[in-house]
Amino acid sequence: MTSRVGTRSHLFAAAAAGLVAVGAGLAVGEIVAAWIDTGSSPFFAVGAAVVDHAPTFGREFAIGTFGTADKPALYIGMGVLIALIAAACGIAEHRRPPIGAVVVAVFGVVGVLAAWDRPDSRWTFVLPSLLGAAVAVLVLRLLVSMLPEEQAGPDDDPAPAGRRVDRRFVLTAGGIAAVAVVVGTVGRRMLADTARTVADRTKLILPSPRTPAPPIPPGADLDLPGATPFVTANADFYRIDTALQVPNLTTEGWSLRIHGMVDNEIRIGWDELVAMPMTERVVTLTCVSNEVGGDLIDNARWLGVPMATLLDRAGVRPGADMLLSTSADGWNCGTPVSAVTDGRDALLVIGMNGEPLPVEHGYPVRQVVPGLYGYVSATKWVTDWELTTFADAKAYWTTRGWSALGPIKLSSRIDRPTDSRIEAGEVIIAGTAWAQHTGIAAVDVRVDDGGWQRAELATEYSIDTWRQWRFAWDATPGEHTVECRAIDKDGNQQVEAYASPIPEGATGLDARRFSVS
Ligand SMILES: Nc1nc2c(c(=O)[nH]1)N[C@H]1C(S)=C(S)[C@@H](COP(=O)(O)O)O[C@H]1N2
Ligand SMILES: [Mo]
Repeated sequence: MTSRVGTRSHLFAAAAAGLVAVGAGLAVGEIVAAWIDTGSSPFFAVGAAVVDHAPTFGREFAIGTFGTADKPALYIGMGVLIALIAAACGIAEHRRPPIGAVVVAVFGVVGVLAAWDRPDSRWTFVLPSLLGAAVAVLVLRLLVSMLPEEQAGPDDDPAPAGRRVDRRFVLTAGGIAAVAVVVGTVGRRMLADTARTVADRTKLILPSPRTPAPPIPPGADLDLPGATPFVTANADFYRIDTALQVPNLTTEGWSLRIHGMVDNEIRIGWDELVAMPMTERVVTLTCVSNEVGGDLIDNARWLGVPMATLLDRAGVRPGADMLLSTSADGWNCGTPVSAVTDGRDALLVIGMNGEPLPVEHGYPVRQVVPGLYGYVSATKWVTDWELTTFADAKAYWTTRGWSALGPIKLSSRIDRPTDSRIEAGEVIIAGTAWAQHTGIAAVDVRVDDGGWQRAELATEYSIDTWRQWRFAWDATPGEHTVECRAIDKDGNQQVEAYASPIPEGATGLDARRFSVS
């Protein structure tokens, strides 16, 4: 072995020392956090801080944060970044002590600040990062001290035995790594302990509605292969939230505090809520970050208590125009009080398609307000209502550049055929259109530069739900573009000019290209 190889193996060993040290620190952070709170885990807190603060940096990132596929991407990205920094710290500590240890300590401080910044933070939230950083620094110093000094020697000199990475180092590093994996896995398991919530949800029996949803007429679902079903199954319902760790609540532990500009501050517990008369409604939910043609829209049968009933109990003071609702994990949104009290079916929801709310969709209680995008109305895991004003308060997404009011924009989408290569002859184009709380009056279809032609509409269920449409097209061989546009019951036509989702929802027409042969 030449000394160059020896030096290189020192570098690998130093990088490994960094990885093991930071891994051990994170593992300790997880296990300590398991005793305190999910939000105090260094990994979770830093991830959540990235989610909360990144969107202000740029529009694209903001849209990404709204997206669904972002969480695994964030975890993987953070993991790779942490590993690179950890390896660099090991090498730095080996070459120029104590630079590596200082950098590790600085990241510990970042963890402390991120945990401190969590909405439900207490002083104990700083402990996981503090203890984790202390362990990381100690392990780093220990392992690096076991490495031979780095010396430059003539190229052809064999590395003296004393300068080789020895067994003692390998055994110590391996042993610490093994313990860290076990501790970290146990900690993660404890943090993600959904068992109590799942058990609570499984044994829950929903009350029956005093006011059931009208039955769905057979003609509301065109039931065409490839077309989106009228009611979305819970497992297929789109999911959007900032929660890196879904809040694990139970009905027993749940309550809703109503305060601010009210006559009586009240707190409603689960038993009190389910004793109230229940209303069941079918309502189509939409995300403001849905691009034209996108799938961040779905339809379900919701069971809940009219939100207005609860506002009546508290007594809204004159002048309060915003209902600022907050979730158990600190996300919030501002809904116009008028949208809750104008008679539409704004519900404090406990059931979805005949089941208790799925955990990811807000168990045990969420809001659904017809006609408003989710980011200004659909708070999941809701536990707090403050009556305030749009002049005084801003909510999670409105502080990040999104519009304060979020009425859903009239839009439509082509769903079938799903394949872009089709055979010539009659093709049934079908899709859906929505204008929640106004209703769809018509849908037009255009092929290439031909004129707009009326599509056939499915039976209307209600103005709060999407409406399917179909159009028989005599497809001729070649490349064709099919577009659709909707017209609402107020006579408005879908806006054709493209607008991006930020700040108040996308506009433009869904266009699909087909190769006909
Ligand atoms: N607690 C909490 N509630 C939330 C959000 C969130 O990030 N946190 N996102 C909102 C947004 S932007 C949308 S579009 C809807 C989506 O509800 P779903 O995931 O049940 O489809 O939830 C809303 N409620
Ligand atoms: Mo959303």
